[in-house]
Amino acid sequence: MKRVITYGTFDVLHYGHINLLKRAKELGDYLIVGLSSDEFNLIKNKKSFYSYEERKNLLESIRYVDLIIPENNWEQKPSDIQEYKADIFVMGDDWKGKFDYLKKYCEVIYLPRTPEVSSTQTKEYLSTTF
Ligand code: C2G
Repeated sequence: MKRVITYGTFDVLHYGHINLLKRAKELGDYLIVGLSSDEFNLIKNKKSFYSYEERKNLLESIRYVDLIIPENNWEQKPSDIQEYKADIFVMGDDWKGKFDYLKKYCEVIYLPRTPEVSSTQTKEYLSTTF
């Protein structure tokens, strides 16, 4: 049983997120998602459109996702990896190199981002259309 872990805000869920989650799951058998809390989003200077609970509900409907845990700070990844026995840590390559320090706990893989789509772009489109 190979366990994969990834983190993110996953606001205004779109196919870029789905592509990431799909590929992350394909690297193993069980996918854990560290979902950024609303408070941690503020630390990341991100104001999400959907609340943590709404973003969690959306993620729970995705077949690739096996477990969702809250991401409350930058420091929790090493203990999460050990607590949840993750074998692989995955992030989109906009984070390339930023999490290499986790290589002492597990394999670290950066996957190519899906171009042309972002929550910000979706929100901007929706705000001008409706
Ligand atoms: N992503 C992607 N393609 C996109 C948009 C996002 O592959 N077009 C990936 C990102 O690279 C990330 C994941 O989807 O791996 C979630 O994206 P965000 O919600 O924007 O995550 P972020 O705010 O970067 O949070 O501790 C890590 C942080 O919580 C990462």
